Amino acid sequence: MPPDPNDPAIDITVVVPAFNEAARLSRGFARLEPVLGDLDPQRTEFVIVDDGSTDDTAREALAVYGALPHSLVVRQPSNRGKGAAVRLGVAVARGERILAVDADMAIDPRHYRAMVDRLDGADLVPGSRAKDGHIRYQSRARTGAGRVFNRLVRHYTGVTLVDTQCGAKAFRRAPARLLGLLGMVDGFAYDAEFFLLARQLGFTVSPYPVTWEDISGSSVHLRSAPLAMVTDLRALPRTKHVNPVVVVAPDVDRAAVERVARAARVQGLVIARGPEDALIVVARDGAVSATALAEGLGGFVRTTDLRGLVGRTVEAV
Ligand SMILES: Nc1nc2c(ncn2[C@@H]2O[C@H](COP(=O)(O)OP(=O)(O)O)[C@@H](O)[C@H]2O)c(=O)[nH]1
Ligand SMILES: [Mg+2]
Repeated sequence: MPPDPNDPAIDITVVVPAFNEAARLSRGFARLEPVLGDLDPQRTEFVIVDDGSTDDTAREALAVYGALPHSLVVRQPSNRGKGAAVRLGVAVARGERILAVDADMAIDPRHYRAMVDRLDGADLVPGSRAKDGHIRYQSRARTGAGRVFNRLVRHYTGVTLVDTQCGAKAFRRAPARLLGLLGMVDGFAYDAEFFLLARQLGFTVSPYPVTWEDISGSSVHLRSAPLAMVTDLRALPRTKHVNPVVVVAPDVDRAAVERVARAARVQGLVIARGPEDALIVVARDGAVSATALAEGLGGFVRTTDLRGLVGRTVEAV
């Protein structure tokens, strides 16, 4: 039987994007294992998102994480990038609190519990590897590339975080869902877009200082990745984040939305409530499911940009 999507037993979802990680998954898990108890495995699910790996990543992910009480390996049919993978994990997450971490567990997993706990006071808790304002990798080229990238993030988005690219981030599920539904950057620059949208929507961000190890075998190729990341960054100021929404009564019952969503086979929705109405936000290409939801809930479909979402309280369905 498929797990109940609203299983209250799950508190935390750990999302692990993994692309051609067959060799590093077990090394990463070895770093995590000693502190698994901090996360209470009975109440934590692991979602490993493989998109189009050409090695044995999916099988290895099952071998490494499959013995835990709650784990799921999701496969995208073809490679789209880290951002798309994290968003897919966020869309299926059952826990109210989400940790997105790299497969190599480069950020010391001993920090994970504290990062999740800090979500009591913030919507987004990104790890920060910065020391004296700088992040130092083993390779000087990578350190330099990171610095340039951070400057460009500031320039194109106004986001002032020093470490937008940290390999461990905690999110409350509902804001993360909304960011995931709105976000368009599929590659490594997805985080910069998340923080830009978070600021525009008024979500709170509270970085957590972490220690880390620069684990070899990075999936970031210094020849191809920077250009793609900069192209994505430069597009951000001109990007129009517009999504279909279903307009319903402000006090629409969440259980009713869940029922109709399940019947329409849609996952990963957000209810954004305001004083006049509630908007059920669907994915950008989700107009067909929006129509089904509108029919089931007696609402109507329109689109909205960010301004229509600011100041609303959000719930994940
Ligand atoms: N699913 C998926 N994961 C990716 C993709 N690109 C990178 N990742 C994952 O994102 C994480 C990036 O970490 P890593 O490669 O160590 O990069 P670094 O530590 O920043 O150099 C790893 O878990 C990768 O497997 C991708 O295209 N798809
Ligand atoms: Mg790494």
